[in-house]
Amino acid sequence: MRIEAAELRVLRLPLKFRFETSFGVLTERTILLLTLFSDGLEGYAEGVMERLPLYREETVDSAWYLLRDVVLPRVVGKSFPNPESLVEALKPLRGNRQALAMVEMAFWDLWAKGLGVPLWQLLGGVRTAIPVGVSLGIQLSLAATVEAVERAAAQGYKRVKLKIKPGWDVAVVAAVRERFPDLDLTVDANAAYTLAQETVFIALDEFRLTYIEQPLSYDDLVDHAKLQARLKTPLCLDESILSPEDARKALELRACGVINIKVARVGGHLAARRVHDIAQAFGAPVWCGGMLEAGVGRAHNLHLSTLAGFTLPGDTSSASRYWAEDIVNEPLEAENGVVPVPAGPGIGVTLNRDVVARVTEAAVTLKP
Ligand code: OSB
Ligand code: MG
Repeated sequence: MRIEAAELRVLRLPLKFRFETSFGVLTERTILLLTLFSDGLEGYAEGVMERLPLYREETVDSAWYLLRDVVLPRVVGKSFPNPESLVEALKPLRGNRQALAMVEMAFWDLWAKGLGVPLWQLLGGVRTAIPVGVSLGIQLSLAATVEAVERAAAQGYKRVKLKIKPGWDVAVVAAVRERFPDLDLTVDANAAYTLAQETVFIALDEFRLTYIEQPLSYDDLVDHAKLQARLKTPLCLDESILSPEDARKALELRACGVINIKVARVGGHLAARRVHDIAQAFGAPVWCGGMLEAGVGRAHNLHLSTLAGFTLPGDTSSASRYWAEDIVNEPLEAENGVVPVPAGPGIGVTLNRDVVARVTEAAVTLKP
């Protein structure tokens, strides 16, 4: 399949809610949207990087530069028989997995459309609907948190994840657990603590959390292994896992018992599937994380979540929770906490061209 051209856009979309994590507050997203063109078909991928390197190192600007000046010139005008060969061509480029993932993911969409099959079938998925939960940002009060959990539970979401940070942790979990004794409840610290604060986690260990996500440094495995040895609650790694090798090392070290797989964080669907396979070999459950994606990114997440080892509810809740209007035409909505995987070839969504045009801040087209 020959990549005839590529188009890269910068979109700006206002979020419907204020999303606070231990690393900052988001009220809108700046989203890179990549389209690859071949033979009348279009393949799409969405960037998950933020303006600032607060989650991991990549940013919108670093990805824009790298894609426009380095990565896309290496693939536009070239033919690739399959996604593996495309990944091979980009292998000399170190790091920057979120940027590289966009090219791989858009190519998967294009390739699946060329074959006329949904992406999940090519990935080897086993289900057509995905159980999901919500990720609740840090709220302005305990009462507001309990109310937000109440709403999510009433809507049928299968799990609630609370963002925590130093000073906003044990009391909020205690309040929510007291009100919802049977809820599938988790916390995500986004790397805000060190081992010196282990008493927080010893306390959280008593609340029957399904897992504790990324308590310690964004690039750490060793201290997570030390913390895990002191807890009965499994740790779940997010930021620390950038590759299948990281997953193997984390599981060998017993740094976690669960992995949050984000396709862009590990460099694309092939790497995400390998992380999934390694976790399965260790008997570790995985789930599909989210990065506040719009419709293109959410569709990719849903297709990945069809793999057998994704046994815990993911973060791909209804698109309408996030956006007044989405960039795709298809509604990606949960019903009783379950989102159908978009049917149709590739990722199964089409761009809402009016919305995309309206929210575009910059665009560049690359031709051979
Ligand atoms: O740590 O999972 C995270 C959003 C941005 C950056 C990091 C994270 C998140 C979320 C949101 O938790 C998940 C979602 O609703 O898409
Ligand atoms: Mg996380």
